[in-house]
Amino acid sequence: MPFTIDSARGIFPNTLTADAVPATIARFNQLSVEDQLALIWFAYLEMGKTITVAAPGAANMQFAEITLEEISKMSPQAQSQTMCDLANRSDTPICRTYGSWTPNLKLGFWYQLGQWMDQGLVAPIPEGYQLSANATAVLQAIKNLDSGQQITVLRNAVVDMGFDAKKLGSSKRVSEPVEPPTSIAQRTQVTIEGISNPTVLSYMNYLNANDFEALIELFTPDGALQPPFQRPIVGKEAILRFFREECQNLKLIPERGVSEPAEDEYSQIKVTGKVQTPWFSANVGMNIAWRFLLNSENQIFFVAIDLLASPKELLNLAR
Ligand code: 45D
Repeated sequence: MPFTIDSARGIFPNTLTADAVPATIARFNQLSVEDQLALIWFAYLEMGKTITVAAPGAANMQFAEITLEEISKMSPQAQSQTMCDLANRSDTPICRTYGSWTPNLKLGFWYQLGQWMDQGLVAPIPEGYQLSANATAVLQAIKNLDSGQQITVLRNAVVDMGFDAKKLGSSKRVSEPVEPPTSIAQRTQVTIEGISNPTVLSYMNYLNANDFEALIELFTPDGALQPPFQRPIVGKEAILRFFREECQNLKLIPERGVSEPAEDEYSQIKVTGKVQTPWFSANVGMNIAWRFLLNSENQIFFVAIDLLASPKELLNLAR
């Protein structure tokens, strides 16, 4: 029986993913918006003691500038209201604009607001704000996560805010400019213990070089890519768009893997290692598994990227 994307999702079923992340997000979503905003503020302050987030480049923020400026000119009450609206996913002009942004623009927007709140230029979380008992418990749960899981919770919280992008129609999506790929002379090559498959090695090397045009040619026309905690993105066009919008300047540091034949002359390959996001660079190494399903021509029919439950999982290559 040939593979479907649904059946492909089940390869290497022993892979333990960081279920604490969606569980924490679900608890977070139950809180009042005031608690949500204050909780993120406290979590962000707490994180800032150990890891620093990198400022986004000015060129990348140009599309958020008008909205940020608009907010900076508001009264403190209106500023607080705008932040509550975003957390509430209300239907307002700013929430619609925000909803059209890619994740990096949303993160950069909050990065700037956070700076301004810190400097007193935008209404801060009220001094002495008391979190509810539930919010305190969620904050504690976040503190107990490893740093890779913490930043994923924060990212997901930010991405979910604003007016629902699905209701906007996909044509209006606003993203950062795409930079040219790294020059050939400056590219690095990964090595993966136990893996010599050229497609898998090229996948890592092309992604590290931001060479999305070459990267997408590794996929079958009906292939799929499943990011952590998301549904698969299906088809070359959609995957290429995802690479351009969300995958610039990642650093993939695969460590080891296992390769074995599957039905219909497919092969399944699991690789584990670290990934760094440009937001935190070497400050945070996320523990990641890639689960590839390649067809007989060594093209990628499916790849899942999982955030792992613990560093121990980096050694789990069991089928
Ligand atoms: O509400 O192979 C305030 C793929 C308070 C591609 C605030 C991948 C109020 C294929 C503090 C102001 C991409 C899938 C808010 C690999 C308030 C592939 C601000 C994986 C919100 C490997 C909060 C890539 C702020 C991965 C500023 C796994 C929060 C990438 C900022 C993971 C949070 C990237 C930031 C992650 C979080 C990035 C900057 C998890 C960034 C997280």
